[in-house]
This record gives sequence, C-alpha cells and structure tokens, in this order.
Amino acid sequence: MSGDRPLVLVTGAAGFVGGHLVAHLARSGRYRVAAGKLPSERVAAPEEGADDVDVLDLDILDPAGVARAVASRAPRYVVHLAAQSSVARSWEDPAGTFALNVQGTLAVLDAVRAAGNPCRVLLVGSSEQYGRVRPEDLPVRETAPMRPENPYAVSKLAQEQLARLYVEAHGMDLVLVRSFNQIGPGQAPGFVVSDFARQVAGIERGEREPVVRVGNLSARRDFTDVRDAVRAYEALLRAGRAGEAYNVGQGRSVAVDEVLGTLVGLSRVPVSVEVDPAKVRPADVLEIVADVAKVRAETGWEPQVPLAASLRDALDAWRRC
Ligand code: A2R
Repeated sequence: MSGDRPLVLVTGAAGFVGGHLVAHLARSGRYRVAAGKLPSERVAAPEEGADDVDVLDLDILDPAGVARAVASRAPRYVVHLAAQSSVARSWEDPAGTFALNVQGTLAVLDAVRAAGNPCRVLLVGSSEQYGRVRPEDLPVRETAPMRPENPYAVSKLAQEQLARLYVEAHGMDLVLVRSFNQIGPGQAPGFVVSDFARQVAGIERGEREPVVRVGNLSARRDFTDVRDAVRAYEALLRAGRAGEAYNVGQGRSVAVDEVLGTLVGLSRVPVSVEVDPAKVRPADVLEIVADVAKVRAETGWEPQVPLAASLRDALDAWRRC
C-alpha cells in the first residue's frame, strides 16, 4: 500500500497548521505521513487516507527521541511546525519560547543530519521577523531588512539564521518559509480572526452578552487561509530552493475592521462592537502585506480560498465547539 510514496514527517502535527497539513498530505495520496505530536495531544484524523498516517509521540525538547524517530523512519521530507507560536506568550516566557523555537529546531536539524539520508526540511518562520516595515517598502519582499520586535520574532529569525548556517556548513537541504497571518477553522484563541469568531459563536449560544470586544480595528493584515498555506508548504517541499526564504501570504492587506464586519454580518443574532482598551496594543504594526512573487514564480502556487469562506469556516468551527 505504501508503494514508493515518500514519507513526510510533520512535527507539531496536533497544532492548527499541522492538523490541516496532515489532512492535506494524506488526502493527496502522494505521501505517507508521520504525524509527530506531544503525548497529551490528539491529531485530527483526516477523513480519507488515514491509513497512511503514522501518529508518533515526538517531543522536540527531547533531542535523543527526535533523533531516534528520524533515524528509524528515514523521512524524505520534514515539515517542522512544532513551536511556541504566540507573540503574547513569548513576552511572558522568552526562555521557553527560545527553548522550543531555537533548541527544538536544532534538535530536528541535528537529527536529520545524523540520520544521513536525503531529506528536505521545511522550517516555518513568520512575517513577525520583519517587524515594522515602512509603508514605502510594502508589499514586503524577502530581501527586506528584518527588525524583529518581540521574543517570538527573534526566535524565528534565529531559527532561520541557524538554517542558513546548516545549509552552508553542512550542505543540508533546508527551505525557509515566512508565513503571514494564517486563518481558518481550528485556530486557537489569541489570534484576531479566531478571537472574533469565538466571541460571535459564544454570543449566539447565549453564553455571553451580545458585545464583541475588539482591539485596534484600523490595523491591516495579510490573511491567508490555512488550507492555502499548507498547499504552499507542499509546493515548496517539491520546488523550493535550499537556503531560500519564501513569503507565504495573500499579497494584499485587509483592515481588521473589514474582517470584523464580515463576522458580525454572519452572526445569527444581533451583536454590537466595543473597543476594549486592554486589547489595543499601541506598538501594533499598522500594515503588513507580503510580496508573494517568489513563491508564485517558483512553485506555481496561488491562494484559492476567498476571505469570506475562511471567516465563515472559522466561525462554523467555533459554533461546533
Ligand atoms: O503547545 P501545544 O500543546 O499546543 O503543542 C504545540 C506543539 N508543541 C510541541 N510539539 C513537540 N514538542 C514540543 N516540545 C512542543 N511544544 C509545543 O507544536 C502545538 O501543537 C504545535 C504548534 O502548533 P500551534 O501552536 O497551533 O501553531 P500553528 O499556528 O499551527 O503554527 C505552526 C508553525 C509554528 O512554527 C508557528 O510559529 C509558525 O507556523 O507560524
């Protein structure tokens, strides 16, 4: 049954992106998938192709365990998603963020290197690495300077620098992604779309007063549906170049206000909106938008899911919770 299909090991497979990536890869029928997750976590079963998903406990803070997993399974590809992914949490726990996002990445890279088999690793970074981009430099290209403004962003920049070093010094086959805001069903709270959708779903169920509390509505972000993002990751596994970084985004920015308006419009009950000063971060970057010419030109990837569908699906997911 497994035939000659290459094995993809996904770390952080129980996370938001990991769940969608495992489902996408398994459904495609082109790969076998090893879904690495913490012992306490559950990997969402893809409806089809689940036979090809091998679920394994994989703590990236346990380098020996990671090395054993990589050596025994000899994946052709690794997509490294396990991380501390929250900016807010990175301020509360910078050391923990660095342990996961830098030492964890080292554990994965060293395991792949020690195994010695041909293996391409996709390392997922973030638009946060760019920090504040001058309006005249938007849409931001991969060549733009990086001025990270929080511990999470610094950790992702460190991941990328380590990767470049390993490409140069050890000849490893590493491809780098800088992901812009990803949205869609299954995202944890703490991200703007997920926060709004969760509030609307809670109001519909009568669990909260009919007021959506919001932060800075004028910020503009580049939102990409997670299902489009995971297709980009697969495309980069096949066609990306080692040592190169690729923006993955929509290539246009949308005001948070517009996102809110769509979600409020989808609500089954009347809701009002109130600005919560605690949610307004004065240091918020006003606008960020990706230049996605590189990933498009080199892989042929195009985003397909319209914003309205992403928002509806995010809300529906919270309605089911
Ligand atoms: O923290 P948890 O319990 O939610 O688990 C997260 C998991 N994780 C780990 N996996 C293996 N070993 C560890 N020591 C470890 N610690 C945490 O990584 C979670 O299931 C996963 C990361 O998923 P999310 O937090 O949902 O992030 P998302 O949005 O899927 O982003 C994936 C990647 C990350 O590298 C982001 O920084 C980047 O895309 O934007």
